[in-house]
Amino acid sequence: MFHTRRQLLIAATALLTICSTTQAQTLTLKAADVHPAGYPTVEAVESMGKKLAAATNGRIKVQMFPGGVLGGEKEMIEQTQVGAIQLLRTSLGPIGPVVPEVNVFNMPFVFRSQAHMRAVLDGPIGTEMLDKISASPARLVALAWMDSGSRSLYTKKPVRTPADLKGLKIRMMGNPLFVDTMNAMGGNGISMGYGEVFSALQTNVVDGAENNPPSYFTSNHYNTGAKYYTQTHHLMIPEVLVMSKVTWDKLSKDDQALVKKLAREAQMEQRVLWDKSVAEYTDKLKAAGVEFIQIDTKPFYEATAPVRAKYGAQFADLMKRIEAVQ
Ligand code: GTR
Repeated sequence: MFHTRRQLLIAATALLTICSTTQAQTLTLKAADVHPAGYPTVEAVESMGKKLAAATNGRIKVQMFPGGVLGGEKEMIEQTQVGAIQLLRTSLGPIGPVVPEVNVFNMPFVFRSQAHMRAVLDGPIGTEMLDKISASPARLVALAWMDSGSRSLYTKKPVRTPADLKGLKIRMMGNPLFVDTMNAMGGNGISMGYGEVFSALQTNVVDGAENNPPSYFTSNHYNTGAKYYTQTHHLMIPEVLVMSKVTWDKLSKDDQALVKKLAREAQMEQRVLWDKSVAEYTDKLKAAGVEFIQIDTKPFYEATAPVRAKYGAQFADLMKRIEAVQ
């Protein structure tokens, strides 16, 4: 095959170059999540990582750092903005202060149901919102949505009406919109990172918090005496998988398209895992003695009207479009 030593040498050099380039271009994406291993979002991103490694022959890999080991969500967003974290699954809640446009999805009772929220996310409005995040100066590229169902209240004494919340300090995510929401619902909203909530509940710094069943269980918050779970469903906050723009800009167009495609697949995988986990953790919470309190949500809906008016004014057209989605 090689007629001269020179040809052999050229071929060997070329091979070496290819190998060293491949070596140099191997990229390990550091992925982060506040949730522990096994949580639907963590599993979906890990599965995306496996597919990415397979599709690129190991050239691009994902290494997952679950359980908030890289910091709270706010800190992780900042690290992703500067490129220290490459892939982040986060709630849209703490994205609001960085990309105010997303706050339309962060408003209380903005979605009628989970099915309504999914229809909005899967349609043009969902795509537009991903594009808005990517086009904003936040240096984040929004790849796909993830699900977190709806958030309900958990407290140390039973709550059935807004009046029952009077005087109770309730932990909310870091976004003034949520503090306003809790204040409107009748309690005192206290903004705090997810990682601090367990000890805040234990030491009575707060009297309660709010979240979906999988988070309520895996965070162990139900083990602090906050065992009354009032089905307010007041927030349905989509979650988003973002890549640092610093990393995105280093990828070839083909790799960008591949990452996006696999992220969308992860979105659909996570949804299936999510539905299973809500059912599973609801059972576990009940078995652990948590009391699920069914209520009429209308008084909470009405109490939060001023919050929708205050924050929603700038999104009036978009809110009409959201409402019109079937
Ligand atoms: C969870 C969400 C997390 C985090 C957490 C919180 O439902 O999945 O991303 O935002 O709530 O309350 O801080």
